[in-house]
Amino acid sequence: MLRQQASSISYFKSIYDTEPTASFNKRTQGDRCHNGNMTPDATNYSDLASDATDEIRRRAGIPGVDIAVILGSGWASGVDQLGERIAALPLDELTGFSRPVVAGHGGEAILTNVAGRTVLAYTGRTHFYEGRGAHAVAHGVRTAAELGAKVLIVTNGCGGLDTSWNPGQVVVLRDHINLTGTTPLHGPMFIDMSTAYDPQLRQLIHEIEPALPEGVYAQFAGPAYETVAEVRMAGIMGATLVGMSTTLEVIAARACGLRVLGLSLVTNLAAGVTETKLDHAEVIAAGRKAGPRLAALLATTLERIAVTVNFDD
Ligand code: 8IG
Repeated sequence: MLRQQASSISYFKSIYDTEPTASFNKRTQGDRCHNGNMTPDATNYSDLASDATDEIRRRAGIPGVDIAVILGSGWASGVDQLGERIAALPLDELTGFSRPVVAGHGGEAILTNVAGRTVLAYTGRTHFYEGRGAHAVAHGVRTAAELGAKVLIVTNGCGGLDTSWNPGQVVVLRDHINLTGTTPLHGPMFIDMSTAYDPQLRQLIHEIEPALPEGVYAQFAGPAYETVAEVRMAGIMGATLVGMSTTLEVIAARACGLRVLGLSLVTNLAAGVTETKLDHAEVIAAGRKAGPRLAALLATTLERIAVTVNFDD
């Protein structure tokens, strides 16, 4: 069904036929050309992760963590339900982190206890489109790994290509396609990515919610949403979800040996899959509405991981 849509030009024709709007024609170039610092980033992120690790240990009064969670668009609202709170540290007070720039994205490192395991949940992330480079994107994962995390739950809000998915649908990641053209790794780090999304963790969440579908997530660099042709391309390549996060973090996580569970919230159908234009406010609204359901799913999943995963490996 999806393949047919991806290869059916007429399905997308209505979008191509739309007249350019006034705002499309307006000269907004000046506002859009501030791409941030484009100089090569010589920052040593490995030192930054060590510093952040020390700060989190000291300020939260914990020896380390077991599970890391990155809460993406729509996922952070239920963070209070994820175990007993140990500490909440503003990200901009921790070395190497910055407060997320996007409305609707929070900005704290929250430490909790879930069934005797320590959880580090980030309510917000650095996106690649902020221009701080792939290392800044991976910094939270590397800090969690240095704190001893063995499992990463990475979540996002994204666009869906499967028309049977309505806004609010949760999809378990089976695989990804990194379309950013970059990586957080440098040097001879030939990391196996064939089971990037841990089969046992996928099994575990399917036991909690058997109806959850699986998907393949394609990360675009952003910050513009995809063109209709780019969404078609992603579909032909085998993607069923498109977004602007996750794959660089997962590459870094696999390099650190973390087991990864990826969860997407479909907040909108991707460009060209329907005739409606993408609107950031709608995206936020869909996330907010799904919040309580996501929090319950995450809480149950965390508990199950805390009691079943072997953290001594
Ligand atoms: I939420 O449709 C959200 N994030 N690239 N495309 C991309 N990112 C997204 C989308 C989308 N929706």
